[in-house]
Amino acid sequence: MIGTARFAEIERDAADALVSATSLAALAEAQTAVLGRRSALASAHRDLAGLDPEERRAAGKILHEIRTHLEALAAERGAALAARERAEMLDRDRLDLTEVTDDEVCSVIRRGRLHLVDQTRRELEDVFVAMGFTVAEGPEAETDWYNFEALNIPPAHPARSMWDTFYLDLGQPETVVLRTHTSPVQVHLMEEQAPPIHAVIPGRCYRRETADARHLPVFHQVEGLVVDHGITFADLAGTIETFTTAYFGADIHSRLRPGYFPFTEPSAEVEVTCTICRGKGCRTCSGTGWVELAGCGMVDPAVFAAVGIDPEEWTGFAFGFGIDRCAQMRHVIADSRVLGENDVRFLRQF
Ligand code: FA5
Repeated sequence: MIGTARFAEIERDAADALVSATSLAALAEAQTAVLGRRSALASAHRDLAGLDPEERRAAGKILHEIRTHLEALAAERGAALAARERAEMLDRDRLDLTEVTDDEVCSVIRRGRLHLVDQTRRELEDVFVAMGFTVAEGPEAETDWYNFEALNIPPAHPARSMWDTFYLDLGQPETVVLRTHTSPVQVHLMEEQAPPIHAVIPGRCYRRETADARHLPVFHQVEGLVVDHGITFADLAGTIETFTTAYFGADIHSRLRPGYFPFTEPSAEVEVTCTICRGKGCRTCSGTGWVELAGCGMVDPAVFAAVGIDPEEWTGFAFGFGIDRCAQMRHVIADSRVLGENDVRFLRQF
């Protein structure tokens, strides 16, 4: 049966169903029931087919207006229900942090922290800044010239085998490297600023090495460079001693051993008593009782020549400490590989 009274009834029933929906899910069901293919409205539309053209046009117009009104009603109800459901959810999930203790907060929200290596880098920077050094930085991708040649290591020099190098696929073959140490930043600094220079440069280094108890393929060093009038090996030794005492405490035994680096002359290695075995010999120190922390020495005149500094006027020293190695010895970590594994059960201790 089709007529204005029937249309009004369809509209009233449909509007009731929509406004009485109490959730978004119920509203979706009501919409299907009153606006969908099986609704009274759709059926009234189909009945239009039996009317003559004049009546069909008039009735069709009314049904179109009813549909438009019901759709607007459904949208309005939907917006109101969505706002209410969101407010209820926020209220339900709200954490009142004033009502719980600090420990309870920690058990709910686990606070993040810096990785042990980053904490150590900051501590080392603080120690050196307190000694009058400034902090600089340099690039991790270097040309062969900065990483090797300017440091008095020409191509094919046997000392290149001291650093197993990752080459980047850039430019001519084997001309761009991931820096194997932070020493190339010495060269950048001396190119960029005139002496006196008193700087430390922390940063990441890369070597093609298999990880073991003391070595990682990606690790960190802090380079030190001092260029000034009248700098001697005694200044270097005093700086190393002040640093090791400040970072490890007075109880640590450290020593300088003669070493070789093409960019320093004389050169030395800084070692500390292995904190894992207290000098008795273990897997971490390869049974020697000592662990190397750094290489160091007096800046070789050939390096000054590469950057145009007059070695008759200026002298200097440089050092490169392993940051991961310092953390390992200070926190008595038998195997350095845990520093690269990102296991939060280990990292959470620091
Ligand atoms: C160098 O890299 C020199 N550039 C250091 C230097 C600087 C000498 C300035 C003279 C003047 P060496 O390869 O020994 O030297 O590394 C220095 C320190 O970095 C090591 O004593 C160690 O503490 C750390 N280190 C080196 N290789 C690794 C590695 N694979 N994993 C973790 N730490 C490492």
